[in-house]
Amino acid sequence: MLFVIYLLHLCPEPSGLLELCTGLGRPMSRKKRTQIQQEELNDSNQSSKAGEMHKSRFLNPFLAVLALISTLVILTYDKILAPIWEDYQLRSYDLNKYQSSDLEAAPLLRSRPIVHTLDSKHLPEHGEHGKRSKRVAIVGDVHGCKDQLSDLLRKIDFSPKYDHLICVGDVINKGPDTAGTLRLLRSMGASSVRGNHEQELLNRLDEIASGVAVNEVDPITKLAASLEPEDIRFIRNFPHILSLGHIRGLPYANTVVVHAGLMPGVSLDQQDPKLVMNMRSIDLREAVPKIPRDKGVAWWKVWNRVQKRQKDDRHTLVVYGHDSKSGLKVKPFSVGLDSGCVKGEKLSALVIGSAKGRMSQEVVSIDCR
Ligand SMILES: [Mn+2]
Repeated sequence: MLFVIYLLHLCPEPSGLLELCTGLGRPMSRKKRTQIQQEELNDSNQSSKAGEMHKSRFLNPFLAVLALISTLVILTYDKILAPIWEDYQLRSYDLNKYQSSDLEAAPLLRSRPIVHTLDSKHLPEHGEHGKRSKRVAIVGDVHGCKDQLSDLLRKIDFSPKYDHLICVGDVINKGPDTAGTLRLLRSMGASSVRGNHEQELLNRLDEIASGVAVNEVDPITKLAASLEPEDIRFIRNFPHILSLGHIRGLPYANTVVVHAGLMPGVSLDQQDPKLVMNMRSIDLREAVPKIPRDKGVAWWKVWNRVQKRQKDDRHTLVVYGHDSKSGLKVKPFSVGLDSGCVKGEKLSALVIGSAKGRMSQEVVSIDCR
């Protein structure tokens, strides 16, 4: 459709399009072309005026209608047909397909993820007998932006004595102060899951230790050389999945923190660690998680749809990061917290704690400019 509009633009008047179309594949003889050009020259004064009038009377309205129709077609597809198709695919999505598929289709089942359960002493609690209530703050991708992390903690009045901090991974690299960020996290006894950047750092350290030649100017290599042994021990201890279990007062059986995403219908210990740190979408036909965002439906859309199908007492909330392009994404059963702090956008936290006698969740953000 757009191509037709483009062709119309190319032709000075509508008859030109006809000529262009009928002339395709039939080259005009030189004699005939010269004759036509001569005739056109003779008629130029009359025809230019008439042509312009003709053009303005016919071409512009014609183009406008054509542009309108194509816009409507595109909008109808984008806003109506594509969502209906996606909805149909989500509705008919078979949860058992991934588990029953062979290793070729689900390559990541070859390795098992590290799953930790948060010590119950860190779980949010109502404050009793005048004591301050305990909260959990889950923070999006920090990427070495230590000052912004400090600002965010100040904004939520975070107290390491009562509150527990959890990072969704990608705490390190890209930003100005990875070492300072790690020191701050350790000083507060914070937890974090492993992001793709932490995994890359650990892989690089293993390569260096085994004597493999590495790229010396790569930022991850430089970072690996600059960190203290305690920092590295701290990072090595990051699990792929951190399960908080049921938080009293919240409507979920479990709250889980991962860096990128989870495959619905697959138990935590059967998830693929690489995908947990990198996945963005799910190919619904093959029921396979994918790393590129354009290779299927966003994983959290599938996750939310599947949760809605389940009984109330089996719901799981997933808190994740990794997707700064989509930004803050708050859905009933998933909260995406990477709001692009290292790109100068925002740093966000999901704060779970008691407010006015009720356990609640709130997203708090600060500007990272
Ligand atoms: Mn990431």
